[in-house]
Amino acid sequence: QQTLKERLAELIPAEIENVKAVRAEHGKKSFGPVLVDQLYGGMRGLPALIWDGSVLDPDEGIRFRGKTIPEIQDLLPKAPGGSEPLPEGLFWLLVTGEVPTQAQVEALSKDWAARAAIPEFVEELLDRCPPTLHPMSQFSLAVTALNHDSTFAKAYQQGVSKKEYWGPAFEDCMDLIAKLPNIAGRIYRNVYGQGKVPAIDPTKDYSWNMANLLGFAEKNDFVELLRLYITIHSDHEGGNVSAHAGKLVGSALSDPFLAFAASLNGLAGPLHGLANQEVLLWLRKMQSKIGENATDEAVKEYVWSTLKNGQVVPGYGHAVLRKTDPRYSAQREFALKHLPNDPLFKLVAQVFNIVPGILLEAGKAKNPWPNVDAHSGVLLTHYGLDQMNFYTVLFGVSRAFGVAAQLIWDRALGAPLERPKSYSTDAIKKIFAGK
Ligand code: AMX
Repeated sequence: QQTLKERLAELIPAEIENVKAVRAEHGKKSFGPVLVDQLYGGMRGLPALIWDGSVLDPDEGIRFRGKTIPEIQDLLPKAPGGSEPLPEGLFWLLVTGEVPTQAQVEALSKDWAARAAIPEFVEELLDRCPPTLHPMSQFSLAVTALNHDSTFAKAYQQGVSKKEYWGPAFEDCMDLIAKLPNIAGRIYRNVYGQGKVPAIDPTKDYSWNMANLLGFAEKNDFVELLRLYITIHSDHEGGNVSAHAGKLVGSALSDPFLAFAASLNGLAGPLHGLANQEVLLWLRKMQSKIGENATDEAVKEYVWSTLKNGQVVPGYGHAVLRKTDPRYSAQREFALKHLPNDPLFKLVAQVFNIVPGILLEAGKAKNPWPNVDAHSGVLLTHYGLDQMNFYTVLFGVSRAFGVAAQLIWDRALGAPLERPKSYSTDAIKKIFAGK
């Protein structure tokens, strides 16, 4: 049976030729005009990056290597007795474009378990963080420190040839993904006083081990939730802040640990990954203000008061999507199956019926529909993981899958240093003077 690295080694030469052919045929073609507004407007819609793992359609949502979320839920291998896809399989798909066999997925689980230990000094680093330091800051700190043992950085120092970059980058990416549960578990236990971090069980899958490190492995539905959660949070094409930050920093040949730490720092922003924490805070504040089982009228009033205070409704809107996020829908399906009577889920569903109409009426947001973050917190809370400051860490563990897959390909295809051109407002005025 082939390992992921062996399969990748086979695929790379053909993909190098494929990219050459695409560039020879289309390389000089224009993608349309660039508007000055796009320079000021966060580069929205600017075609600027290659990202192979997934592509986001504004109306349909994400496709991982061409496959929708329902398709991957159907196609990817499951744990024995489980019904959600194993993130191991999603990683194989992101890297190769191929659906792996059950045996290949099991081999990945074992490989990651074998790589999972973190250096003692990183454990000490985490143990010394004050519990008041946000879990995402601790996470980023620890991932940066993993660069101490980077295979890529070492190979570069030893003069590895450009053609061989992908091998050490692959090793770092595998180590990165493998070590994240131990980092996340340690942060969780330190910050919330949950005792000692248990050992990794090499006979179990990645999500089971993640759940066990957090202290939730005996809840089988929670383990299933994590399998789904990691899978759907893994990748959302290349232009979002965390994906782009990782790719950008990787383009300087910073090793995958340094590159992914940059992703985490971006994910920690409230307009991006931190929105899952913000959603729960917002729901809790709403409950304390208007009580449980509030009327639609009371919820409407609360939503309007959020907008009137100049705040965003967390979990709603998206820079690219223009419909309900299929990652939201997948989580809603999970809730309908496993926790239909949970009071907080009922509130999330009630909010779903109310917020889009208000955002449309307010007339500013281009997309009034919920995104992935509107739903994840209520699921985690249901199983007792109610420490919302920790939620973005789980998003971060998942996002490593997508960023790592692209970092491997960027090094395999010799992606150059990213360096777009910037202009001053004065320069813009001069360029267009009299035009
Ligand atoms: N509530 C209130 N106002 C909103 C809004 C929301 N949920 N979504 C967008 N708007 C406002 C914007 O703030 C902006 O106002 P402005 O003109 O006064 O600056 C206006 O509508 C136009 O924004 P847009 O073009 O529709 O969105 P964008 O591409 O600039 O930003 C996003 C996208 C996600 C940052 C924004 O919708 C938002 O702030 N949502 C709430 C936070 C959130 O859920 N983030 C998570 C996104 C998913 C993820 O990355 N994990």
